[in-house]
Amino acid sequence: MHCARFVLALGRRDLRRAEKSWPSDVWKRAVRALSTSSATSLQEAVRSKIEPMRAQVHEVRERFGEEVLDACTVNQAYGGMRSLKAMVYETSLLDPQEGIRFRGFSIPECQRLLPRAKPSGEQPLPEGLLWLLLTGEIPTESQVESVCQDLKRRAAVPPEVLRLLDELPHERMHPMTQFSVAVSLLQHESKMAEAYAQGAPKSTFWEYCLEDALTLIARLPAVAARIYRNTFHGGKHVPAEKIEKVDDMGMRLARSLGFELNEFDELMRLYLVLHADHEGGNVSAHAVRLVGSALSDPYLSFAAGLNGLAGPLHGLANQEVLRWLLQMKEKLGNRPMTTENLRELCWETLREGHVIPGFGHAVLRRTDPRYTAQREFALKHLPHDEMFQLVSKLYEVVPRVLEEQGKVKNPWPNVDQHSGILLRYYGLVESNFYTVLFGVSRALGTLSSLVWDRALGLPIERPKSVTTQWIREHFEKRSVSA
Ligand code: CMX
Repeated sequence: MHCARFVLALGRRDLRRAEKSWPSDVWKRAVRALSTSSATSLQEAVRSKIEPMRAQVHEVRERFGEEVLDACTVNQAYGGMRSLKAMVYETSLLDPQEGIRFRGFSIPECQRLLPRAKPSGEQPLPEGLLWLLLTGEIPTESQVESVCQDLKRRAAVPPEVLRLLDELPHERMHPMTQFSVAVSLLQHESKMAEAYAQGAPKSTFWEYCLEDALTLIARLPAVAARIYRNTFHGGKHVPAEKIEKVDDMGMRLARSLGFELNEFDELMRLYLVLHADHEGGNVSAHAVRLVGSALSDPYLSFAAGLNGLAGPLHGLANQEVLRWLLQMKEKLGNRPMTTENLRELCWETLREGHVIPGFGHAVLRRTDPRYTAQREFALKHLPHDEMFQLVSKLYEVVPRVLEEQGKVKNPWPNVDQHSGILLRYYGLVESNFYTVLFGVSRALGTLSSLVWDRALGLPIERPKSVTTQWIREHFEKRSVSA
């Protein structure tokens, strides 16, 4: 039965290929993840997982609740708590060498296993990833179709919110600020806030949280497009009739922005999948978790996440990379793109006291597989693009420069190094807007995780802080008594 469903999900030809080329553990994990997929709606599927997961957490806490998961050094307390294991986050896990796994599945595995758009889509549908993130199951095509239809039904943004967005000072206000404002403006429809005000029991919060998460995710493409068209196209919007019939989120985003090419639809699907989640400790995910832990509803929590994503060391690197690449091209002028010329320009950036955007990572210690997935897309669709060639050449140059500089723990490129040149190739040249796309995608992971925070009844976050004086006295006292 399980294998039969797997055959259906993959198609017979893919299955034969997979059997030959996949390590058996991947095969087994995939079959396991399909094994309980009988629900016809996402809500039903999540509901069926709640009690077993609550029981699992209860058992783990009973057995290991007093074990030490990690110890925190003074340097970690000053150093952004780097690598400190002090959170539980179910939807994804980041391995320093392998990169991200969504519910146990790597990016190439997700590309192989998740359903694609019909008739000839090449990239996974973001709706399929949403199912995987929320339930841990690889959905069937009909399950993904049910999510597509559900999100489509919820996609229209209330006209009063659109009117308020139209009134913002677009020329002076960064698109990420507009985005954060937009999400806060949508908050007045929160089912979670309403249920809380009416005294709903804590055990049911997850249902309202899921309801809000789905509505918010569904509306983000239209919100992003409104910001884009207001800021860069004089408020000339794509007519609603052109969007209403579009079935999936990636294509809806592409078409609402004003792009009509199938290849760009595919890029948006890939983009939405790649940026969705990166375990729990990154700034945007942690901000969503933290604010949500005060039982702020998903709109308020996600707006907080967006404000964190807008920082240049996090999501804003998406825009900074393209600017840096364009500056580099300008500085090169007529000189060829040789290793020596690029090296010199990279050193110039470092000497000016700036980071090289799109390189390095707080957790990863190898090339980001999200970079690799985008590179594969570029190799297929834009191999001769000048900017792609620049990015490819920098892969040979920057890690060596950063290693020579001797500070970075990871000299390899991250996701942000690649995304800008793909968007630019298809005509989305306004780099200020790029982090908004990142934000649309990040909703899939962070809001899925938030639903689980409420389902598992996680309490308000409140780590203990200490002062420098406290640290000094604590350790001085300890060394005297030793
Ligand atoms: N260029 C120059 N210097 C860099 C660098 C880079 N790309 N990456 C790290 N460094 C420097 C750090 O600034 C730090 O210097 P100081 O000791 O003088 O403060 C030193 O190397 C050690 O840093 P690290 O431990 O290797 O990296 P962190 O965990 O502190 O920071 C990150 C991680 C991503 C913020 C950093 O690598 C960076 O600034 N990269 C460029 C910006 C970027 O691409 N951000 C996007 C990351 C992905 C995402 O979240 O979207």
